[in-house]
Parts: sequence; C-alpha cells; structure tokens
Amino acid sequence: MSDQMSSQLTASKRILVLISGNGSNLQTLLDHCASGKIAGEVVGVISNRADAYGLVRAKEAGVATAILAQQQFASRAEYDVALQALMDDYQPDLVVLAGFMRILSADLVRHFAGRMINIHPSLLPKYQGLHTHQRAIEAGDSEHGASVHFVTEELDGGPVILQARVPIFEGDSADEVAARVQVQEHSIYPLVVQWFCEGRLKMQEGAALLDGAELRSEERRVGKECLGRCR
Ligand code: NHR
Ligand code: GAR
Repeated sequence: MSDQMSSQLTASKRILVLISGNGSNLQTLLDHCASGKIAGEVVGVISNRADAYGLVRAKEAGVATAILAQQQFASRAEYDVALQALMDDYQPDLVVLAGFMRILSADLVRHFAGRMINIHPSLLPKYQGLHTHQRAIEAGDSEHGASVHFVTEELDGGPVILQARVPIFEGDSADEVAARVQVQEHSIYPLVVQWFCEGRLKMQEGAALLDGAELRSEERRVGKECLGRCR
C-alpha cells in the first residue's frame, strides 16, 4: 500500500455538524473527539439559527462556526445551494445532522450520499417528521426511542444504522420522554460516528453495512443490551 493510501485510511476524519438548537448531541461528539474515542475532529459547526446554544459549545471547544439563516434567501432552493457550498468549504468526510430542523433538498442530499447521518427521535420507521414524542404518547405506545440513519432524499427514510429504546410510563409528558430519549441519543450517536471514522460503516445499495455486513434489526436496537458487533 502506498503511503498516501495508508494515511487516508488512518487519518483523522473531518466531521461537520449541522445544528439548530441546544447542541447536546454536538457536545457529546466534541467530548468523544477530545478524549480520542472518536478518530475524528469536528472541523465546523453550521447553524441555521443565530441563537442556537450549540454555537456557544462549538466556540468553547475552539471549533469554527457559521450561521446561514434562511431569512437571507428568497427560496429554499437558493438556501440549499448556498448551504452546500458552505458545507463543501469544510471538506467534510462526514456530515452529522444533530437537531438540524430544516429539510434538505434532493440535490444536496445526493451530493453528500453515504457521508451524511441524522439522529431522529423515534423508533423509525415509526413517527417520521416532527413532534414524535407527543405522537408516541398519544398513540398509547409503551416504548419509544431514537434512530441514527443515513440521510437520503426520503425524509427520515434512509437506512437505519442503530436504534435505542426507552420506556414510556403512564402520565409521562413529552418533555419527560424527550429527556429519556436524549440520554440514549448521547450514547448511540458517538458510537455510530466512531464506526464511521474507523471506516467500518458504509451505505451501499440503500442498506447500512457495518464491517461489510448489513446490520440486522436486533443489532440495531441497543435498548436492552448491546449485542455482538455493537461495540
Ligand atoms: N433532509 C432530507 N432530505 N432527508 C432527511 O432524512 C432529513 C433531512 C433534513 C433534516 C432531520 C429530520 C428529523 O430528524 C432531517 C432529515 C426537520 C423537519 C421539518 O419538517 C423534518 C425532519 C427533520 C428535520 N422541518 C421544517 C421544514 O420545513 C421546519 C420545522 C422547524 O423549523 O421547526 O424544513 O426529524
Ligand atoms: C434531538 O433529540 C434530536 O433527536 C432531535 O432534536 C434534538 C436535538 O437536541 N432532532 C429532531 O427533532 C430533528 N427534527 P440537541 O440540539 O440537544 O442535540
């Protein structure tokens, strides 16, 4: 193997994070990179909102930030063209959506195919879209959770990589359920990013592969215990 090839395999991956709000998932990624648990570096954080607290977290970690507000653009298409150009400036190996609240155009998603992931607060394919906690409570569900998936054109429809389950108890509010889900998000998202940075995770023909094999549904769910390869 050439030196260049081996350095590409071992080099720390460039991670770009998109946020809209608090950025607690961003914080766990920053922490895991700082401690060396993730073989990567957060090279930039982009927010569509100037008041996102995650921007403060990024600055405290010495990470470059950018704000791209939709109000500056006449249309969604124009916003997404500008966003894609801004994202490309960071030359990311991986784009992480962490509470990013804007739907992305098909063109942008295709440009980053296989290198963009999202964490969605439900057990996909259940409850795609917004207000997932309230919808799960109203449906009388006894369990809920979060899913990490590759981002494709289909909103919240890309291949699922890993899920975590939490119980819903009688009388829970949406906020209580959301807080329980977030605890799990903070363990599964860094794990998936770590896999990606180690070169173990790929999207191929619409499936998520870990070490070249499709993740089986029981391996995707780490609510009760972490099975086999999920380390
Ligand atoms: N874009 C594509 N093409 N595919 C996905 O799977 C995406 C995506 C963009 C964001 C995150 C997603 C989530 O985890 C995500 C996945 C925002 C909305 C939404 O309706 C829906 C899903 C997600 C994020 N946003 C409204 C919009 O009109 C704005 C809502 C608001 O500002 O509060 O863009 O849930
Ligand atoms: C997370 O719970 C994430 O699952 C959810 O927003 C929260 C962001 O929290 N994402 C969505 O709802 C996407 N539509 P954070 O900013 O503290 O990471």
